[in-house]
This record gives sequence, structure tokens and C-alpha cells, in this order.
Amino acid sequence: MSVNEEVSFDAKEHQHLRYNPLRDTWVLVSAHRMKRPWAGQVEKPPEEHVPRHDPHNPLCPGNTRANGEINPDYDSTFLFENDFPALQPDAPDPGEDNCITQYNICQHFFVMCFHPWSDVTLPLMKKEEVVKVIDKWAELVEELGSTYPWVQIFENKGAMMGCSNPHPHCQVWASNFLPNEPALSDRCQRAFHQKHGEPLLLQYAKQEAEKKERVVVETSDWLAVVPYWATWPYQTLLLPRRHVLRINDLTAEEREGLADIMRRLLTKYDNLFEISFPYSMGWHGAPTGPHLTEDNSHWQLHAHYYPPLLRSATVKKFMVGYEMLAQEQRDLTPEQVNIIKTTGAKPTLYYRVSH
Ligand code: H2U
Repeated sequence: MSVNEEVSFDAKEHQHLRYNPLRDTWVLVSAHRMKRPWAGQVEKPPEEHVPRHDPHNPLCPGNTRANGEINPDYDSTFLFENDFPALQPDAPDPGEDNCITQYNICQHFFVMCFHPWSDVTLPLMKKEEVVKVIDKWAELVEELGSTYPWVQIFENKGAMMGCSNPHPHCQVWASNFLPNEPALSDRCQRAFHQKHGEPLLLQYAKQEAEKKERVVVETSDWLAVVPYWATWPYQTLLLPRRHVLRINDLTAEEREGLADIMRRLLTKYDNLFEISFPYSMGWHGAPTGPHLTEDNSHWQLHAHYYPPLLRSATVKKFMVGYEMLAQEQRDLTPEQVNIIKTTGAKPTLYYRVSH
């Protein structure tokens, strides 16, 4: 008998592939690579001194933005049209060329401040303040979704994720087309539903809730897991346990439950490396606008959290080389990063505040 025949498979030690059913892709898991020494780039830890109110920050209440408008003295959430939209309203039509565009792109860009203070983040806000953020998200999906097929809510948090401003905020982009990621997710969920007669993510949530191997936080209404197919080391998936198509379909009770689980999940993230944890997050729900009248029962509302970190507060995961040119690869298993589950539920302020 050869040595290899005696060794039984251990996901923490042995490379393997995992299937991402939302993208129809495979991720290569090679946990043993974490043993290699790190002599690469070390990031700056997140900003330490964030003033509660900075008279020069265009997102703060009462301040002047780039376009000269003055923000109201808001005391909750505050929404404004992005002064630097990704589309120019008067750009010339590219003409007849299928490789450039097949339709008139039309988008609407908003910035939404979560809170009047710059020195708070979602896990440090009161539960009722987070509920107001969720209510505003739901209102925007309802309003913009009455015409636009896709309303993308996303939060870039931390300079490491390209966030340009420490004030707690997200962005909302509404488009008259289905962007690539939701279009792919729509195809995958539809194909699974046709084959199995059940929404993909509902079946998956049930399996994870039973196994408990990758569950980070769970409540009676919500589940946060490190998905089996996670590509980013600390990636999580947050979803309701009930079949819900869109964020505006959540009941008042479910919105409270969401505020609660978001605060708990994000606190665990912050506690992991004792920093205000960077990430990009966003909501995916059934398409809207002309799709409102279609059968979208294959969809399940969910949020993706994609944090960039790998080993510590300052060593991030680079999606380069093999990941860019061949296939996504991760260095430690989703079950191993479940340590975020044990990092406590007490909200902690991980940067000093000057009042
Ligand atoms: P990010 O940090 O996630 O990029 O969000 C900040 C957004 O705020 C960014 O898209 C907008 C930027 O265009 N912004 C304004 O619309 N007006 C301003 O005066 C400053 C920033």
C-alpha cells in the first residue's frame, strides 16, 4: 500500500474544488497554502481618528457638497443624487455598434448616509437606527424598482475597499438593464428551481442550518453563513429563512431581526482583527421594473459580504495571477474561518473617537 492510500482526505490539508451554485463556477481550495511565509504587501490599518463632525466632509449634515449644494441638518438617514455619477447625462450616442452598446444605458446614482455622525458604523449604531437604514433601502427598491429592472444597494467600507469617505454611507445604483452578476445569479437560480422545484438558496439555508458547520449567526428569521463556495476568506452570505423575493417584502418584524443580525455579524467581523472591518457588501433580490409581473419564485433575497482581508488587519487577499487568469482560489477553508463565529457579540469601538 502506498503512503497516499493510507492518508484520508482532510479539507484543511488537501486541495479540492467547490461549486458555487449562484455563479456556476468552481473555486479551488488549497488550505495548506496558509503555511507559506508572508513577505508581501502590508496595508495600513483603518483610519484611527474619525471626528464625529468634520466641517470639510461633504457627507456631514450642514456641509457643502462638491456641486455647491448644502446638506440639510439631517438627524437620521440622508439620500442625495451622486454629484459624480458614472454616466454623463449628455454623452453622445455611440451609434450602431453591437460591441459597444445595444440599448440606451440609463442609470440613477444615489449616495445614502446612514447616520449624521461620522464616527459610527452599522454595528455601533442603535438597533432602531439600523432599522431606519433598512426601511430606506426597502423604500428605494420599491420606488426605483417600479421602473428600473435592477436596483443595486452596496456599501464599500474602508479605504482598503476603495471607500473614499469614512462617513457611514452606501450607494444605490438603479439601471435599465440587468448587470452581469445578477443576470448570472438569475440564470443559476432559475435553472436550479426548474430542476428541483425549490429555490436554490432556501434549500441551501436549510442544509446549513441543520449542519451548523459554517453558520456565523442565526436567529429565528435570519441566517448568516460562510458559504460552502466562499472565495474571499471571510466572505459571508446573509439571508432570511422565509421565502422572500425582495427587501421591500420584509415585514416590520423581519426588518428588526435584520438590524439585529447585521449588528451581530458586523461586530464579529470587527472583533476578529480588532479593527473596523473593511468589506464590500450588497443586496441581491428578484429583478424589478418589467420583471415585477414575471414569476420570480426562483429568487431568494440575500446579501453578500466580501471582506478583503486574509491573515490579519493588514494582510489582504489578492485576487490576482491564477485567480484572474484561470480560476478563483482560496487559502483556508470556509469551515476554518468560522472562527468569526466565536469572536463575541459585544459591539466594540475599534477606533478612537474625538468628539
Ligand atoms: P464611496 O466612498 O463609496 O466612493 O462613496 C462616496 C460617494 O459620494 C462617491 O460616489 C459621492 C462620490 O461620488 N460624493 C458626492 O456625490 N458629492 C460630494 O460632494 C462628495 C462625494
